[in-house]
Amino acid sequence: MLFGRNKKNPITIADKKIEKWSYSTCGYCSTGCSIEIGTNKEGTPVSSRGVGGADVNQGKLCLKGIYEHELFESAGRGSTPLIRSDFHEPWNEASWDDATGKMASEIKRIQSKYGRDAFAIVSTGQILTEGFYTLGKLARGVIGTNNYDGNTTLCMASAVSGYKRSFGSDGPPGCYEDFEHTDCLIAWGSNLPEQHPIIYWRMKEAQEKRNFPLIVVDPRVTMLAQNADMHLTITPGTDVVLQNSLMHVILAEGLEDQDYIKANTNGFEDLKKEVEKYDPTSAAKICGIDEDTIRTVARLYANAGAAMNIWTMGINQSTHGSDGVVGLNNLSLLTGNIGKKGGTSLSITGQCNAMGTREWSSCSGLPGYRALENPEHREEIGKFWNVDPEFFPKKRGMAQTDIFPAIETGAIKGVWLVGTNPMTSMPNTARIRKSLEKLECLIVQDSYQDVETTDYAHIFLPAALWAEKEGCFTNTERRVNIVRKIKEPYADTKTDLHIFNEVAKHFDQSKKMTFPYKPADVFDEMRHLSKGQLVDISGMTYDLIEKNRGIQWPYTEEQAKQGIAPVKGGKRLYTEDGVFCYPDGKAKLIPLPFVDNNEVPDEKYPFWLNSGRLVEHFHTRTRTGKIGNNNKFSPTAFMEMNPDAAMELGITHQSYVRLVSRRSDAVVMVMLTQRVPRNMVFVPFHFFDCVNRLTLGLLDPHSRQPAFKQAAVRIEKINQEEAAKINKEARKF
Ligand SMILES: Nc1nc2c(c(=O)[nH]1)N[C@H]1C(S)=C(S)[C@@H](COP(=O)(O)OP(=O)(O)OC[C@H]3O[C@@H](n4cnc5c(=O)[nH]c(N)nc54)[C@H](O)[C@@H]3O)O[C@H]1N2
Ligand SMILES: Nc1nc2c(c(=O)[nH]1)N[C@H]1C(S)=C(S)[C@@H](COP(=O)(O)OP(=O)(O)OC[C@H]3O[C@@H](n4cnc5c(=O)[nH]c(N)nc54)[C@H](O)[C@@H]3O)O[C@H]1N2
Ligand code: SF4
Ligand SMILES: [Mo]
Repeated sequence: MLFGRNKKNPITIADKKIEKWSYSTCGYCSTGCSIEIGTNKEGTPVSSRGVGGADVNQGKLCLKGIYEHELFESAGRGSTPLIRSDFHEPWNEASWDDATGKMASEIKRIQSKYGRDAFAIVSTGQILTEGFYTLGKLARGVIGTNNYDGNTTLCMASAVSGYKRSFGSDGPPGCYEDFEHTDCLIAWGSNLPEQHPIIYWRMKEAQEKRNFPLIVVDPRVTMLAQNADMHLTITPGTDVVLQNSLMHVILAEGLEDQDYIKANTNGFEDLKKEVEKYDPTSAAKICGIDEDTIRTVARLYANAGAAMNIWTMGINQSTHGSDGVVGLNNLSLLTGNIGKKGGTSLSITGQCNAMGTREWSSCSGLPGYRALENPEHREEIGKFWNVDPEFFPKKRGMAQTDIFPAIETGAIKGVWLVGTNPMTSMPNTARIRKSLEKLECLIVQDSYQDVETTDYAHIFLPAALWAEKEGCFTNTERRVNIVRKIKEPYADTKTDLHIFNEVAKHFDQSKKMTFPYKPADVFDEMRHLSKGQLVDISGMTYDLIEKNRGIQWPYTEEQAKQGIAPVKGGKRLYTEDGVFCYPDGKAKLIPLPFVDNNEVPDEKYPFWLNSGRLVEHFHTRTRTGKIGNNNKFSPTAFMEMNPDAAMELGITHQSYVRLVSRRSDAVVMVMLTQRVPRNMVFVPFHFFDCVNRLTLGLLDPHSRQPAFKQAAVRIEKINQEEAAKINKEARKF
């Protein structure tokens, strides 16, 4: 009977008439949630839900994943290839053969006139691994440019560089299950509840059961900080000073694990000498954390049975990004917290397949974490691809952040952008615009035609999106999961893998090589090349991956043959009996002198400019800007500002202001909040013509990653009507 409750809550959920649920993996962030897409009788995707038995998300999805089925029909998709001779001209539609043919002839023209490296390729962390591997084969083995990199330089480069310096190889050593075993967690510059909501849920559940202390290091009161036992509001860009001081206390009080240090590391004496300089009293003056807090945290961390550090962009996007990662590794090594349950140094990655590109794209080397600098690796890959190893460069070329300045100097004349939108995501976008305008040929390969960067392109290649194709992603905890094809590619779009193969066809060199079109055949090549490597996936097949809802590497052919369950595969690297990737098997403890080289606030530009993300949006909003249920939360550019600072300047809530830096200016709406201190503003970077007009982006010397999070600005009041107009203009969707 429809009494009481139903009468009071007359909500009915529309029956979407779902006929079938199909397995896939979420295509937004690196958490790696298993997702099912519901399709109706016509095969139209109408719903998304989390997969109950999946280890990562156990049935849950966040605000982005839950609306992911709406992406297939979202606005602004490219539908057919486009060509034009000048970016001021209108576009002409082209066949795939004409577009890829034109592209190949432009590449050949530029390379023969200016040299092989005058054509650059910048890729992404958001296509399938099989696509990455194939692009690597094309870039290294056919086109042969050494200036081939990915947007991961804006994101994970510092983590990669830090892991390599400390452990001899990239590869995050821990996993989500570590939350269930840890006795102390320090989160550095990472806002899990908004950026990795499902990892946050895993962490929170573990914490509620076992009540370990959560310490958050972030200059801003993030959602994670609100849930912390201790919140360390660090002075931006000074994490290395805090790390050195924590180590100072640990060594001064004899809290280190001498047995572990002796057995597994080199460099202890040099490190000790350096950290002696960072007594808490002196360090406090630089990093803004008082000396008692430094001592308390050092003791909590070092005395815990198992302790872990996690971090994201607050560490990586800094002029000390790579050092910050090494600092966290140092802390872990000094206390024996690597490779053990709950004891780890875990980089929380960013894009859905940031790991896949690190492992297989050959961006900074050769596939399977092989290095261009290593003659045996060049030989091995040359033989497997049927390419003369002498054709490969002998060391890594330019990083993404060096490629754009090289356009200015004339060293680079053509660029192919795959799945990245530098007109919104790179620092100092006015400079990026000028360099794009200078190119003789810009090719943009994107699922959306309306991305800002396409305005400067000569060739546009429309790519199939996410689950319009099949292949793998690797998540933060090295879990390889499978994206199954839910729907045919939209209009005349083609999968990235297909596009790379079509481009390859126009080069003679590719005729003696194989470029398989079936993702599973590409995966077989990767499996073969992974045998005996750190990133061993030889025991995996697509079906086994789906059955297990993702498998962590390493999972070897031998393990598979012996019937060892994948769930027991690669939970952790460098376990107690394990060895590190340096030739002597030991990890390095590396001293980290602090160099004060940031742009900092002064009288003219008195505010720190901090930037980052919101839960509802993903990056440059090419996707979430089109999904009503995401976009409605923040359809316009805004900044967080402290109410006391606003009062001083006579600025009111929800008014528009002009932010001015040494580079340029941007108009934003004011959101008054205590989340930021009096001398800081925080601007989400999702909006075009906004925060990256202002950022300086000084580069980390090791990783070439930009310091997106530290710059100085002033705030100016402006005419509200004019501001509203500017703001509307900049709002693309
Ligand atoms: N909803 C959503 N989720 C995402 C993404 C998205 O766009 N939207 N993007 C994905 C990607 S690619 C990435 S890389 C991750 C990023 O995930 P996060 O790194 O967690 O996100 P951010 O907001 O960029 O930055 C995190 C924090 O760094 C802090 N910070 C700034 N300066 C410093 C400093 O000097 N020291 C310290 N310790 N902290 C500092 C900022 O105040 C901010 O709160 O998120 C992934 N997940
Ligand atoms: N100020 C500031 N700037 C930042 C950051 C910050 O914190 N502050 N964070 C930086 C970080 S961590 C990152 S990762 C970068 C991200 O920067 P970008 O990579 O430039 O941003 P996205 O919007 O993710 O761009 C990805 C593009 O790929 C397209 N795409 C999606 N799926 C596919 C596909 O399957 N195939 C193809 N070919 N294209 C596809 C999307 O439409 C989109 O245009 O931004 C960086 N910029
Ligand atoms: S947490 Fe990340 S992977 Fe999971 S549903 Fe959200 S965006 Fe997708
Ligand atoms: Mo990122």
